[in-house]
Amino acid sequence: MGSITSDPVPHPFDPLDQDEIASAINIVKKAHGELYFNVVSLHEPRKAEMTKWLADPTNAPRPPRIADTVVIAPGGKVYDGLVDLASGKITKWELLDGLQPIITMEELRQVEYVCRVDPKVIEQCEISGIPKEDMNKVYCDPWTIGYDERHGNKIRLQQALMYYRPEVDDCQYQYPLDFCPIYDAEQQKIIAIDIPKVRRPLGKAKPINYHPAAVEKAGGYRKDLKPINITQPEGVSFKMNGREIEWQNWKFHIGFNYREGIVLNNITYNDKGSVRPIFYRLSLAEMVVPYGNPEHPHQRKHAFDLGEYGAGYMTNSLALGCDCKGSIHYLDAHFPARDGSLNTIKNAICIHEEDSGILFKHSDFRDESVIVTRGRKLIIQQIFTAANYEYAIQWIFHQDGTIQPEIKLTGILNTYSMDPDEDTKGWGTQVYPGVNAHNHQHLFCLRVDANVDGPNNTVFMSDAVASDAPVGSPENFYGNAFYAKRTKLDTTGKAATDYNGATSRTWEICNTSKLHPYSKKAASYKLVSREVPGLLPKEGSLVWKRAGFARHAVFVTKYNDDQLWPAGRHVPQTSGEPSLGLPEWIGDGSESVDDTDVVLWHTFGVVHIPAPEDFPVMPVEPITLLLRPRNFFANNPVLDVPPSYASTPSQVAASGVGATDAADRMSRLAFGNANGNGNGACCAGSNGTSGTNGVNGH
Ligand code: ABN
Ligand code: CU
Repeated sequence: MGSITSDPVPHPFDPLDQDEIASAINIVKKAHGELYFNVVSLHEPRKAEMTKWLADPTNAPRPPRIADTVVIAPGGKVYDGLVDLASGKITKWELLDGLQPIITMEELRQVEYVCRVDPKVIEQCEISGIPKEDMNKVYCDPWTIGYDERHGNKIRLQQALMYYRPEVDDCQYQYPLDFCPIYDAEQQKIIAIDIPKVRRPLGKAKPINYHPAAVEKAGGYRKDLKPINITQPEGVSFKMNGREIEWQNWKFHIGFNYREGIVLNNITYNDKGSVRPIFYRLSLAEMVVPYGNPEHPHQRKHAFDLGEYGAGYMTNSLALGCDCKGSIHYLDAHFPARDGSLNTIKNAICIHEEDSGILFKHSDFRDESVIVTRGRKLIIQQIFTAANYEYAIQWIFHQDGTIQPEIKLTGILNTYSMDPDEDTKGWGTQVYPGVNAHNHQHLFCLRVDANVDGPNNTVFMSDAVASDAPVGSPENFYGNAFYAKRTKLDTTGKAATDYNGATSRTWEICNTSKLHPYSKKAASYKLVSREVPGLLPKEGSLVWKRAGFARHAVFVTKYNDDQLWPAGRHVPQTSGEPSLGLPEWIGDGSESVDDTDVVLWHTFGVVHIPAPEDFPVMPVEPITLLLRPRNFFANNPVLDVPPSYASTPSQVAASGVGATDAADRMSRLAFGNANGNGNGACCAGSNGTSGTNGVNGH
């Protein structure tokens, strides 16, 4: 039965609350006057202090509450600062040179107003066929400029991807314009416009929309859907203490920041009374979406949605029955506004359970005795809107010790204009007349701060391969031998590895001091990830230089408190010379990552070759991976989950009733015409956990 409690003092992993953010802002304003607040966020506790406190919260010193701040001062000067909230002291104040901090939603919104009144933009709109009276129908998605060598990184720039919306409710991405204004955030002016040599006129196709009025006009909604309701009559099965959750042997802390969104800390599993640490911190740490059209200026189109805009800043306020169904617990998020006031995103995180299908099953073909146990999963979710795309980030916890990060990709394609007869040359697809959706990748970087039975871990790469010994040899006489070849990734250089589907490659985070009593193998968590395209922009390209983390599927580094974000702390307008983040940290690759506190970085994702089915809004595409316990538990850890149905051979023999009878009855129930009584019978009840119903239950 769920319960919610909270401590009066914040947990050291808690995000800064509203009062703490306000207090940090006041301290900074007092010391430095009026500034634009870009970031005021928790400076996370140093791991050495935090682990001491976690081990002994009563006696060890509580890690201090420190605000990590980024501000922009008049003249575009950027400062990184740290504010100790207890003492009110600013402990760090550093002027940055040639670095631009994250672009905030407020900065983004301004660009459209400026574009609409800029004479040169108006002129370009007219060339495209839009009269000046229609400038209120011109929209832009302002992206950071990425990097443009003509403008460098000393001024804060955005590139405005331009669109026309004939009606305010029309899908914005249907009428793209072919030119790209460049906006200077400090001057709040358009400083240049990139205009292609060959002009493309405004599309003329009739609007295709996804809003209800448009769907009604196009024939209406389908009428053959009956409700699916999720009921949890006794409430949820998790408990919350502040932001710490306990569910099905799991316990962890749910944090949130402007950059990564959800951050999970101190993840443990209670294994029959022994609380075993598994991960110190899990997050989606970065992503990059490189577009593949070689024409200038599309090389600039590669969004680092976390590092440049922030998965927290862009997060949605979630709605019951829409974004999540069932009994939901929500957590809000608090951020500073530019002027130092506060913004709250209500329901930024939703926490709920879902049925997850069969957890395990076995029937005996001889006599139809059977055990079927249904599983459930716990989902911690946020959804962010990165201009055109939506990303639902789900952290799914399973009862058997598996963690499944899943990303559901939806929203709208980023589009560019084309003549309906134009050859897209393979770099894009005409998804609707006059609409070219360029090829692109969505590459996500997961940061796994491992703690598998303690901080000292080693990563191995595992490949399923055939025996080297030839057919007819004594070791492999019949030629059928194969095994899991394990390669120890003991230095940062060696650990930079790629995916190989042909060998079912996985990576194991092992505690080599904890051998399983039966398998004699090290306790481990295995990364099973099968959607791992390589970075397609070539070595030497702008994206390759800026997104160093995406050059390999896996990197391993030795833990360092200040290494959280693999494309660097400040990502907008980095040139990639030198490459920031992971490439810097890895250096010459000689550092040992053998039996020490390691962080595994994993880049996975999809190559998106657009198709008309993705337009005007894209049905969800899920991208998923697993972190699975291997040689970690003594045996199947979910034998104690109550089965939905269990009949043993002796019960079957005694009753003469088979599982088939039960299955038939449930099938009739599905169509609402069964005579049978669903209550207490096989497989009925909430999630099938109402007890062990042997055949005698029928
Ligand atoms: N996908 C790039 C992006 C995100 C947010 C706002 C503008 C652009
Ligand atoms: Cu896509």
